Amino acid sequence: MPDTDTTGKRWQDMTWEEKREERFQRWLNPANVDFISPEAEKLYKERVTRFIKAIKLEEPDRVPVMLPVEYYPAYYAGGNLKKVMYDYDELRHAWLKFIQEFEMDSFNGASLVFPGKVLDMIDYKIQKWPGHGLVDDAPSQQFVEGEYMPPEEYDDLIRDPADYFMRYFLPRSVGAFEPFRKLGPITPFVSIPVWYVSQFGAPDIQKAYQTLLEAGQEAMKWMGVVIEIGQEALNQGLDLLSCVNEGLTTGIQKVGELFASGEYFLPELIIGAEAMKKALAVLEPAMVGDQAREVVGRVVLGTVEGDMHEIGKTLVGTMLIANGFQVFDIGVDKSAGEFVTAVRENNADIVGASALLTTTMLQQKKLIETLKEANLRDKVKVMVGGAPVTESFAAEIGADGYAEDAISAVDLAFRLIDAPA
Ligand code: B12
Repeated sequence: MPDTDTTGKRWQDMTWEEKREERFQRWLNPANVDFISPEAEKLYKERVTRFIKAIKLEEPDRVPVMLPVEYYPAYYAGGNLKKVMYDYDELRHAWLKFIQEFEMDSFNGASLVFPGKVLDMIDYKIQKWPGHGLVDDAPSQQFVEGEYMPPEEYDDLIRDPADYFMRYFLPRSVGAFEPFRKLGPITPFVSIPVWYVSQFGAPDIQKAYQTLLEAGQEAMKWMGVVIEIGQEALNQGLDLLSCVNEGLTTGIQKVGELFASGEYFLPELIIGAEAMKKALAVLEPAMVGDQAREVVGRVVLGTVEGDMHEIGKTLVGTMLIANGFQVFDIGVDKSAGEFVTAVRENNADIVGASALLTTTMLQQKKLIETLKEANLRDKVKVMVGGAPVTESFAAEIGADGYAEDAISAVDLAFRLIDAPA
């Protein structure tokens, strides 16, 4: 931190509250950031304000979103960790794709994807990584067990940490530094440094420096890409729906495919569903927004009997609420009779039934028949959905409409009650 704050007060004279406020101000108005556009600057300030409010325990406009993604963007882009560690174009492509498709408030950048070439050049020994001791699609690096700092060296470390690292720790853990073992300690030297300098004439020390110079140049190439990615991150706006549709839903569909092909088993299916539910729980409050609006219609929503799938149904409900509908979510595994009771009790305009299993789709038909028997069919519109359900199936069972996702479900609901969207 500089000595004075933006108002000229000295840092050491400030209270902790003033120091905190000063940090917030610098965060909001960062030095040396050349925003790509006025829109980027506006988005940046909105995001930082969101975090500042959360830190101050005030109410932000919505929950700030940070995704601890680690190396996931590499896999999301169809590659793997080895590819992005060794190919900077691939790193740029994967991370930019991720930034664009999972728009967040904060982004860790790509600096945790260390450059494989640099690590190879310096012969880094403490870890293995994909392409260097691990298979190409290994999901992370692996620590190589070893005693890199024996107890008898602790005193040396405490006495002179820089000397210890230069002449003991680095030569042991990084091959390129190996010749530095022979160097004399720099701390005690005084006066004319000729003897000290002469050590650098030794061929192995010269070779070590040459390697470090070349590795440094390679690291600069990598850093250029990391900085470019970070810069691009500043230019992104937030669009939660594309985060849900392109991100979470695509992910869970992939889980479904892997389950269908026998590669995933039930535990993976459950873990995937739990992850999606947790992510949605974070995103939903922001998607719903200001609810204090006139109710455009009342919808009873549920998943049919025998079917426990709730994610799609809940998402449909969230989007309906966000668009001004009042939603009565009756839950999962609901019989036709329970739907009918809820329609009657809540004087619903629309009833929405979700089915995710081919075996439970027929419950949607049963619902329509039960509504007829209860003399409610003329009073309530029926919309159906869920992965196996189709437009033609909806028509065949006499539903009023079908929608393939949450957005089209909202359009459909507006059409069914004849209201402008
Ligand atoms: C997550 C999941 C689970 C989770 C559900 C957790 C939960 N709390 O919801 C768990 C692990 C519990 C589960 C269990 C089972 N599952 Co499951 N599951 C899935 C999976 C992977 C994703 C479903 C999902 O949430 N998708 C994400 C949401 C956003 O999409 P969605 O549900 O399609 O909803 C969207 C649209 O369809 C539409 N929509 C949905 N509902 C409605 C309603 C209306 C009115 C409208 C207009 C629109 C609409 O809008 C939504 C938002 O965009 C699917 C695979 C898939 N591709 O669908 C399998 C899948 C549905 N499951 C399957 C199976 C077989 C099972 C089990 C039988 C497994 C078992 N051996 O026990 C059990 C059944 C339990 C039961 N009785 O219901 C099969 C079904 C096969 C079939 N042909 O019937 C699938 C297709 C996987 C597969 N490929 O084999 N499952």
